[in-house]
Amino acid sequence: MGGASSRNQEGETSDCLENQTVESSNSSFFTEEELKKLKSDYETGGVEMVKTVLQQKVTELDKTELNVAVTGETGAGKSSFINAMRGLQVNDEGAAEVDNIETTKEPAGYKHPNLPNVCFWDLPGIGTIKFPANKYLKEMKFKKYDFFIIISHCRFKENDTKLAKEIKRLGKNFYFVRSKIDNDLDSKRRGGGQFNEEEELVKIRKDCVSKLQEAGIPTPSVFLISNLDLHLYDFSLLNKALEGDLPCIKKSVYILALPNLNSDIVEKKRKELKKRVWMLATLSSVIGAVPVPGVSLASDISILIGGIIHFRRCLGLNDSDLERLAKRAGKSVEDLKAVITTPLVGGEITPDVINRLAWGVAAVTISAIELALDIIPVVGSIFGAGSSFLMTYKLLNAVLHDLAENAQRVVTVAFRSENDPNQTSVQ
Ligand SMILES: Nc1nc2c(ncn2[C@@H]2O[C@H](COP(=O)(O)OP(=O)(O)OP(=O)(O)O)[C@@H](O)[C@H]2O)c(=O)[nH]1
Ligand SMILES: [Mg+2]
Repeated sequence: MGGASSRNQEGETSDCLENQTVESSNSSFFTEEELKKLKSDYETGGVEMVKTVLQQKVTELDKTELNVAVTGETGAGKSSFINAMRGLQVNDEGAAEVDNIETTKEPAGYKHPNLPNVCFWDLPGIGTIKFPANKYLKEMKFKKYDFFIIISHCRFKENDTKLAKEIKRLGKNFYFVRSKIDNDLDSKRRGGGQFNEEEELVKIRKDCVSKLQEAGIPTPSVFLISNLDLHLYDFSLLNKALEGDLPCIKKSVYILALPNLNSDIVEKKRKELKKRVWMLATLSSVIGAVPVPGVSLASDISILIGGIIHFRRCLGLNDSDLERLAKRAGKSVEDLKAVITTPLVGGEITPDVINRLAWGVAAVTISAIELALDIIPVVGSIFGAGSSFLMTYKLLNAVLHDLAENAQRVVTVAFRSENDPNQTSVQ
């Protein structure tokens, strides 16, 4: 057995976190079966055995690929959508080419700037390639895609519906996205007469749905978006639909890859990252070691540093992320940086930085409920008060909280006027 230190948590139980929302983060990356195995591994092989399983899971999380196919007729806004999803503007380095003339002829993969396992595939519209839907999908190597986005900037055409039917026949999911909604609303607005944005949106959505039904798609969902203002209209509904359909780990990868467009997205990312905290804390903890903050954390510092860098990257707080966000939002990068208060952004994360942080969290208490919810899968006696696990667990929780709060402030400043409650948005 690997349990070396006391399981007494009373000393750590405190009222100070009583009002904090207690969220369970342990189980969602694991199936029931995996959890059972984790427990039995712990009982037979102790924490070292558990570490092997956790390491495998963390590696799986880091290595899981997400391939998103984006297709539709020429000029529909495929490349623009891909750029917007990657938080890029057309003239940013690595952006997909956007033009009014036909540009996409071959499938082209565009990696996410921070998560190289996430790739958006810009597929030529089926109308631009002279083979039937079934051949088109084979030619486009459909198997590697997790789902398809079919984009149109007007009514969906026969080619779109043919393709959707074929995608369905092959067992993949597709989502209809109606782009350039900003243009539709603008021309209606200029047309004079009564204008109600919400009513217009309902009308366009209904029209797209009924045309797709006529073309033999029984219950289509159509999401109205503007690639120029991705945070508006139906973008959050599209995300909700995708999150509901994707399997657990892919869903997590998708959420972490989303551009920081509003506080909801940042909060979702924080929740996903929180699920990793107990795993990273277990991996970095040293059995039986009593941590002395500031001198030695008695933990595997490289795991902690790696975790913090990952949190920072996923929350869009690297310098390059801030520069891109500032550009996209039309703000100066100094304006965004002005609301960052954490020393964890803008510099290198070193063992020294970690040790200084550890002093701050040493006195933080953790409610027994919160801890229990997080460590239920293993219920190990190693996770007791004063253990190295508890210190790293507290530290990672505090760091994640701090980084997420900073990311929230950045996104609020970036999209301040757009988040005006008078603006139409489905956030
Ligand atoms: N107003 C507005 N313009 C858009 C939107 N999406 C794309 N555009 C413009 O529409 C034109 C075509 O966009 P692309 O992203 O190049 O379209 P595409 O589907 O990749 O086109 P091909 O590569 O030729 O198949 C460009 O001028 C874009 O700037 C949008 O949501 N709103
Ligand atoms: Mg294109």
